[in-house]
Amino acid sequence: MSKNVSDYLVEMLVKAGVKRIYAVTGDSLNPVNDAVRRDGRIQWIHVRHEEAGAYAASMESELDGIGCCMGSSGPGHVHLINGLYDANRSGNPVIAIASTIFTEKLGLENFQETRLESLFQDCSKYVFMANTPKQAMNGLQTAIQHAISQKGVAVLGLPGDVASADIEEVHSANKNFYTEPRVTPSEPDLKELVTVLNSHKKVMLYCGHGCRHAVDEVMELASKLKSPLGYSFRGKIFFERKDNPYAVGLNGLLGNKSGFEAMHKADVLVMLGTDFPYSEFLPEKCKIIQIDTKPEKLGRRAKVDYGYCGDIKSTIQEILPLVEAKANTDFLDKMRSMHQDVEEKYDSYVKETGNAQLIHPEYVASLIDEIADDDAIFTVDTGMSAVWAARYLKAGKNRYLTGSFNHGSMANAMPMALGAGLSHPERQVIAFCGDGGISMLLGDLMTISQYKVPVKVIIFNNRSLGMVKLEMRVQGYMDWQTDMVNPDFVKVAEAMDIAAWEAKEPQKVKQALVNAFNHDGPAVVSIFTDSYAMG
Ligand SMILES: Cc1ncc(C[n+]2csc(CCOP(=O)(O)OP(=O)(O)O)c2C)c(N)n1
Ligand SMILES: [Mg+2]
Repeated sequence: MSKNVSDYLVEMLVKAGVKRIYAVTGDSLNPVNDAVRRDGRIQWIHVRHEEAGAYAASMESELDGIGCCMGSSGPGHVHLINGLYDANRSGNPVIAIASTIFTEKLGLENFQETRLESLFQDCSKYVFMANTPKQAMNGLQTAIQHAISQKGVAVLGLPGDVASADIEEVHSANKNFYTEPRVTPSEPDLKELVTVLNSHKKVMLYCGHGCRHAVDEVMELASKLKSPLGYSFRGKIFFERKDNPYAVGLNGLLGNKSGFEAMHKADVLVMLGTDFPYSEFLPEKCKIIQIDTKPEKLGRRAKVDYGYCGDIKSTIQEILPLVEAKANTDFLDKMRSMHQDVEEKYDSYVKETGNAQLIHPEYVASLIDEIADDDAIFTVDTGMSAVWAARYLKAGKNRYLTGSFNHGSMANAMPMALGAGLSHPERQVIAFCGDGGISMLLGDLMTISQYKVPVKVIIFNNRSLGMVKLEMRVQGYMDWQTDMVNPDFVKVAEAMDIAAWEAKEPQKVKQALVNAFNHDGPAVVSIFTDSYAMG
């Protein structure tokens, strides 16, 4: 039997490591759907909203290196956009197939027509509209190659007639290559870097997501330099543990005094694998070193003096033997003691558990931290729940935490948990959701139910757009249009065949969480929190 473009497409996706496709089928996407079904190696996850599919694919990619989502003609693929922005900004390789109307109909403002290359331009590293079968195959090969090497989204526009066209030979390699080069600065750069570190007394390390695979190396460097170690929100889950003798916390919008001060009191700040966007929190007086695999990022956020291209693991491995061990711990001790004060302040919020319907969200977050698994995966919504996660979730042996940290979209936590739960059924997955956030993509709670994904969806039910409520007050506005009348989330979940618990009083929170965590399947917990909690 002859093969069509969709058959080859499935073949290439399988070879690239795609395990699942998140999509809503229809019209021009049906040939792909049919090929996936006949092939049988990829699971088709029928989401209710394509945006949720893009988030889930992005999460899968963040954990395992590749994700895939698809949308049908016009509105089907337009719905992918917000999730794709998020994936692209997070550096997650996601292949998005945007199927579209027949080639002969294009250019005439036909039903469901979009101009794909313009549409996806700003949320991808690569976008290509395939007008012939060979273009589709060659285009897919290079799309995947772009996504995995440039770390972002690649979109292939696929007209329905092209998707179902027979094809015999393909010119491209018909497979993809995961190159994992070891990147280090040049010899003179390494020499300079070591000289700067050796010739200053107070060095502070500031670690981002780029340190994910270099935790041991970073810790060794901190121990040699006796440096306080701070981190961005994306970096914290690798370093913020009670027994880390160098940790001084976060800096930035969700940060704290010790994270900020350590940076400002240092002689040298070393930014490791971070594109930390809050320039106003970065120091101006000390010397700044920045190391990143993407040299185009060097110097755009801070007054960097020394910028180097390198992956954090290899670069630190290169310099460790040459870095002189410092003996003086005064700076570290001072910053650690300040950090201790911050932690005590945070703990004091937890001891106050709140009142009926005004439960302190700090208490909820710290309870979750206490009872969650050591290798739990946390996803957090944009809103106040991100603040509670930033303050109270700590690293475990192998915990992971993510959210919409660069794009800053609401409603990301639940669909990200869907992707994490499907790709890592062996790990506990916990979503921190705002009530506004969960309402936005509520339909996809049903996807969690349909596929029985055992994720724990915690709703910080403060009956408001809490973060905006505070923001408006701080900005001197009346807080208006920020309150919400919510459905009974327990009933909603139960109607979806998901086990659910609620806590309206502080005393009920722990049991509700324990019940949900012990439940063998998806679970929702609605907790009536105080919308005026400020952290
Ligand atoms: C898609 C989207 N729309 C609007 C915003 C602006 N925004 C940021 S946080 C927020 C409120 C979130 O409310 P909720 O999910 O209930 O979380 P809470 O802050 O109450 O914990 C809004 C409207 C956004 N970031 N993303
Ligand atoms: Mg809310």
